[in-house]
Amino acid sequence: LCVVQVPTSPIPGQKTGTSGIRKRTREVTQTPNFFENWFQSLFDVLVERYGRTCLNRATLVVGGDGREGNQAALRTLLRIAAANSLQRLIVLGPDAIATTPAISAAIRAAGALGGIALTASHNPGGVDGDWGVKYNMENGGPAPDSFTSLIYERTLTISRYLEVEASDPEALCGRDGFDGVNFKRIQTVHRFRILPEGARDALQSPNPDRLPHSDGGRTFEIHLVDATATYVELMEGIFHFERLRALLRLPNFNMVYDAMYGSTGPFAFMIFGEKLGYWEYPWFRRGQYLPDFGGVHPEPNLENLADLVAEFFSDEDSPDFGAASDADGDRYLILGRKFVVQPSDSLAIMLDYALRPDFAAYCRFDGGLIRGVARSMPTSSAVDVVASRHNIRCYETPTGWKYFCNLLDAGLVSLCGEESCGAGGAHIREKDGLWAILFWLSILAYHNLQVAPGSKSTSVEDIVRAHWAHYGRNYYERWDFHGIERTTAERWMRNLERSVEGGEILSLRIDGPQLYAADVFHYQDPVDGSWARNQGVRLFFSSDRRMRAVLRLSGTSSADATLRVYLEKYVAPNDGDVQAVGELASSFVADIGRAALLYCGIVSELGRERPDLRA
Ligand code: VG1
Ligand code: CO
Repeated sequence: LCVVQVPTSPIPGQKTGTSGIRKRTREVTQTPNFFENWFQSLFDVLVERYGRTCLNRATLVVGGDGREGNQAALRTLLRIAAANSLQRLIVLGPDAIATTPAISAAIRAAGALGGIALTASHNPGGVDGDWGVKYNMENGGPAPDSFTSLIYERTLTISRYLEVEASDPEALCGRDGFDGVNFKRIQTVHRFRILPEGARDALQSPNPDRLPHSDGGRTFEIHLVDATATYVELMEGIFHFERLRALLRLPNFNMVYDAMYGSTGPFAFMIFGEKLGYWEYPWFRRGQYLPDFGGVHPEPNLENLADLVAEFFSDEDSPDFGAASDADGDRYLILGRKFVVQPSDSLAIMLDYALRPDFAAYCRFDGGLIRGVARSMPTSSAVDVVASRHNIRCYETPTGWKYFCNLLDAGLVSLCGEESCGAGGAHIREKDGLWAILFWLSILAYHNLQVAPGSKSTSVEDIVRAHWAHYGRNYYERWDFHGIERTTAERWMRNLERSVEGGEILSLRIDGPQLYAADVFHYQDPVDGSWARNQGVRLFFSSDRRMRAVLRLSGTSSADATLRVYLEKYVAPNDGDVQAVGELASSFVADIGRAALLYCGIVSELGRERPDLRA
C-alpha cells in the first residue's frame, strides 16, 4: 500500500462534548471528508504528543456500538491509521462490536496507546439518528478536555489528510487494499506493507527502479480480536460467579435483561447464559445488535423501556430482577418487582455494600479497600450521606466520566457514579453497565443465598427501602427540556450565570420555596490542577443545601440544545416521610421544580412551562 496525500478543508463543529462528538448521522455521511478530517486531526495530535517513532511502535484499539455509519468510519480509520505510521490496530469484534467498557478494558489489557469508540452512546441510531466518536487515552479513560481541544483546533486548520491506496488496485483487491479483511473472523491478523509517499508514482513510472525508498517500507497490522473475552475475564475476577450462579438457580428467582438492540447483547449472552448458566426464563430481550437499534431510543429510562417496566408492574407474577443497558453498554437500569431503582440511590447503596467487610466475598473491590467515592455534581447527595457516615471522602465533579479518571488513576476513589444511570469502579476508566448489574445481583446473592427455609427472601425493593430507613432519602427527579434553539439556549445560560454570580437572582421574589443561595459550579481537578468552568448553576432552597435545583445544558445533543434541570430534596430517616415511599419523587420535588422554572426565566425567556421528559 502506498501513502498518498489528499487536500481537504476544515469542517466546522467537530467539537467534543460531554462524551465525544455527536452529530446527526445524515450530516456525517453527507459531509465529504467528515471522518477523514477528524481521524487525521487525531493522528496529527498523536504525532505531536508522542512523536512519529512512538506511533511506529504503537497499538490503538477500535470498537463501537454497531450503529449506522460505523462501518464506513472503520474503513476510513484503517486507511488513515495505516498512512499515519501506526503499527497496529486492534479491531474488537466480530464486526467491530464492543461496548464502551469493553473498549476501555481492551486498551488497558493490550497496553495500547489509546482507543477509538465509534458510538453516540444513548443517542438514537440509524440514518435519522445520531453518529458519534470518541478517543480514550492509554489509561482506558475518555480523553481530557486539554486533549480533545487540541483535536478540535486541528480540525479548524486541517488542509490535507494522509491515506493509503493499493499500489496496484486490480492485483491487490480493491482501491484501499483492505477488501480482504473479513471483520467477522476474529483471531486473525492481517499484515500490510506500507510504502512512503511518492512510492506510488514511482511504481507506476516506466522505470520502477527509481522507487524512492528501497527499504521495503514499514508494516501495518490489523488484529481482529474477540471483544468479550478480556471483558468477561475481568468480571470473573471481580465477582464471585459461583455465588451468582447459585442465586440464578434459586427456584423462585427470575431475571430479565434487555440489551435494547445495542452492543451488550453478545456480552450479556456470554455472562448470564454461558458463564452463569441462566437459560431458565425468557430472560434475554432485544439481544441482537442492530444498526438502528430497531428504531428504539437506546437509553434505559422508563419511557424507552415502557414494555419491560409494564411487565414488572403487572399484577401477574412479574420477574424479580430486571436490568437494561444503553447502546454502548456503559449505562444500566435496575428494576425489581413493581419497583425501579433511582440511579443516584443505586450509587449510595453500592457504596454501603462495598463498605461491608462480608460483602468482599461477593465482589472484590480494588484490593478490598474503598479509598473514596465520586459523583457528578447533579447526581443526588445520597452517596454523600453514606460517605460521611463512614468517614469516606466524596468528590463532586462535573458531568461526564472523563472527570473521574484522574481521581481513579491517583487512587483517590474506588467507586464513581452519575445520576444518568452510570456507575463504575477502578477496574476500567468508563462507567460500566454490566458491572453495575452484576454488582446488584451480588447484593441479592449476599442476602438470599443463606435464607432459612420458609423465611422471606430479600427483594430489590427491600434493599432500597432498608437503605432509606437507615440513611434517609434524597427525593430526586431530572426534568429535560428538548429542542431549544442552540444560540437562544446558550445566551439564556450566560445570562443566568451572570445573574447568579452577580447575586441579582437572590433578590427576585417568587411564590413558593425561597432561594437561600446560588452559585455557578467551577471545578478544579485535585490531581492536575486543571479547571473546568461553568459546569452548571446551582440553586439552594434551604440553608443546609439539601434542597436544591441544578441547571445545565446537555453536552451530548447532536443538533438543538437540551436543558436539564435536576431537583433534589433530602428527608432524614427520623422525618417520618421517608417511609411514605409509595409517594412518587415527583410530588416531593415539584415545588422546587416550579420555583426553578420561575427564578431562571425558563417560562418567561424560553417559553417552556413543563419538561419533555422526567427521569
Ligand atoms: C449525559 C449525562 C452524563 C453522561 C453523558 C454520557 O451528558 O448527563 O451524565 O456522562 O451523557 O453518557 P449530558 O451532557 O447530555 O448531560 V453516554 O452513556 O451517552 O456516554
Ligand atoms: Co452510553
